[in-house]
Amino acid sequence: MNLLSRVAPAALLLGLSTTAALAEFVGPTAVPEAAAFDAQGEPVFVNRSDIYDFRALPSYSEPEFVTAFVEAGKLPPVAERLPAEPLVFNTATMANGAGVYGDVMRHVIGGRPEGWNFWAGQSYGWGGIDIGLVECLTRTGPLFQVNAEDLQPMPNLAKSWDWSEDGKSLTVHLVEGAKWSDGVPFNTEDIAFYWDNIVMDPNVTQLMGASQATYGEGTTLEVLDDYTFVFHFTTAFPEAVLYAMAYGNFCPGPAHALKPHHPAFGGESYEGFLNSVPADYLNFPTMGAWVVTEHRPDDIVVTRRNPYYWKVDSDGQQLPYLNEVHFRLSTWGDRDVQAIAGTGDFSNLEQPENFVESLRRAADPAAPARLAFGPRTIGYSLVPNMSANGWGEPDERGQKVRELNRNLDFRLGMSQALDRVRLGESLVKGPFTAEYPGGLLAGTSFYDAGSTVYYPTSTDSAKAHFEAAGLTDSDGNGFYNFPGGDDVQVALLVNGDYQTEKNLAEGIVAMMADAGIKVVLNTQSGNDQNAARDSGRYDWFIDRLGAHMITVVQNTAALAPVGPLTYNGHHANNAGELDLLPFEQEIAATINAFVDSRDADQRVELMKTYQRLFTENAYQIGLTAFPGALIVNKRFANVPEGAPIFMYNWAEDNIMREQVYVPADQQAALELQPNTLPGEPGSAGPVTAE
Ligand code: BQZ
Repeated sequence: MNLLSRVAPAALLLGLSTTAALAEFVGPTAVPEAAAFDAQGEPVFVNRSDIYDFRALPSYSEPEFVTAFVEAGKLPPVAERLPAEPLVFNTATMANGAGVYGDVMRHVIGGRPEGWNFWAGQSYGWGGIDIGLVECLTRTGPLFQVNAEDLQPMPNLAKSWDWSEDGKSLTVHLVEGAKWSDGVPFNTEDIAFYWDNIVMDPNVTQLMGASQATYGEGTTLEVLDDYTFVFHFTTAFPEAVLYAMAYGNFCPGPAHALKPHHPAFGGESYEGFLNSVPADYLNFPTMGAWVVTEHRPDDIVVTRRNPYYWKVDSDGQQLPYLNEVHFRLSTWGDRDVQAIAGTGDFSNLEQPENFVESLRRAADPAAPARLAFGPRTIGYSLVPNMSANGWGEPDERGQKVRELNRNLDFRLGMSQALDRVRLGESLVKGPFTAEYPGGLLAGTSFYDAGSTVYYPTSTDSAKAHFEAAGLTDSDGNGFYNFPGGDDVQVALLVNGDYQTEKNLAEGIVAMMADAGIKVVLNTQSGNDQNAARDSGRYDWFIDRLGAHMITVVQNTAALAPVGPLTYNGHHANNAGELDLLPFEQEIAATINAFVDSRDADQRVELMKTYQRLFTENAYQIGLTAFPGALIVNKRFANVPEGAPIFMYNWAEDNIMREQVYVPADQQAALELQPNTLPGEPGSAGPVTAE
């Protein structure tokens, strides 16, 4: 096949002139075959109801030290602290069967708690804190081990749900009789507050941005009674909504504790609402298995078991088995080091710079921790800010960069300026990294190589595209200039909490310079980078892929700008206007059609269309993809086989920590607050039975 026949169709496909294409462009190719990387350990596939379901048991039990609280009249008996039909984990499906009480899981995290108002957008510091405290209507983390024919979100706070005949409404039944960790009933008052005063209040932005669009434009919510509510939709059977009821989205907060601070109920301001539960506030009510009882800034967050936790094992033992969970406030890199050394208990090994040393240390039979690699589900992209109507209030230079970002030739130049093999090898040598073109991750269920357009590295072709975008090096200094102006200078937003991200950023700066584009780094700590990203204060940012690019069905709305806040690369401006380009409109329409479809074959075809539109337009510039490894201290039992560090959610959710335990003969005296329970909300910490 000669050059013309190879390049011209591709050039025409992209609306580029064939003559220009012949001159210097290197056209798109198929995605290079990635080195095979097999995950260690296969999940034991089961149905959701094999893992847990809801039912009453003849009797219940609790740790002995908790019974002391009951005997002291400080707590109701355990049966009265549980729902009529608690969530029951089936011990037969647990990796090691029924657990015993005691011991601690010691997390190490790189984030820092901003406060405890998750619903107004405050980060808890990630690394499993929020996942352990904030429970949601459905649960998807454990779906990695669910049979394909049973694959849909697991019940959680929502015990069950029924679609109407026409699919235009979904009646949701809550677990009945569950209580917050301070003993206050959980019911639809919490649902109504979450929907009316968090999701639907434009002055409140949640940590992971769930808005009405997440549940479908025009969707409304109607409360029927204490434990029943109904979603009303504008389209039939939007089954994606069940995934949008899982972690990060529909995770209601305690209305009784939050309402007084919300302006709709007399709170002084939205700023006041955001900061109404500061990071030094202890014992804030949760539905989670543990409650924050101590926070030493930059040192540690300690959480103690929630005596009202609404889950038990099938022997009637109230969960969790672990009395305490720590979150050492350190760095993400230190999390790997401490997990391998045995001074920490858990890590998602997700920074390739640590792979070789971690593997070497874990290979020692006496090593304190198990290390198991999962599939290649960690990926990084370079995301251009596609807004040109004011999102993030850019200055004149920033506005010019955004105009360039919206130019296909400029994005193709970005893509071909990058050598993805060198980027991957700059992180780690060996079979781990793969060239990632962007879009859906290879090896995942909706991925289609034939629909994936890959722009191979070529500095010359990149320069040709930058020039086709109207740039020239008018002052001859080796860097392209804005028409008649200064050098093009792009600010790259980087999450400085990750060495991997900083390494990728350095590579991008160097490779873009070779192609004539000056890139300067704007490296921020995690919380500040997240805030800048979510408010559009960036030209380009480095994004670590979310679950939507792996599973498609989790956080589907994040795949496209189907609403003002759904797609990280393009939000609406303050006036709520979303200035989508034609291809972006096509991408959004494709995702909306996917969400509306119940035909499996049609959904596969729609995701092929999505992948083609996304990659041929270089909507994001894929960089590299690699596997992660789960590191867990060997003393823990009931860690599900083959649990990936990231798929529908992170491993902190996937392994279901509430059913993880330490056998009695391996328990170490690690509890910092033994024989205590959380105190009253806002009080100074944990309390004893005396
Ligand atoms: C895992 C995760 C649990 C957020 C965060 C952090 C934030 C992002 C992302 C990961 C950390 C760990 O990831 O890196 O291994 O423990 O917490 O939530 O990167 O900055 O905003 O999306 O999950």
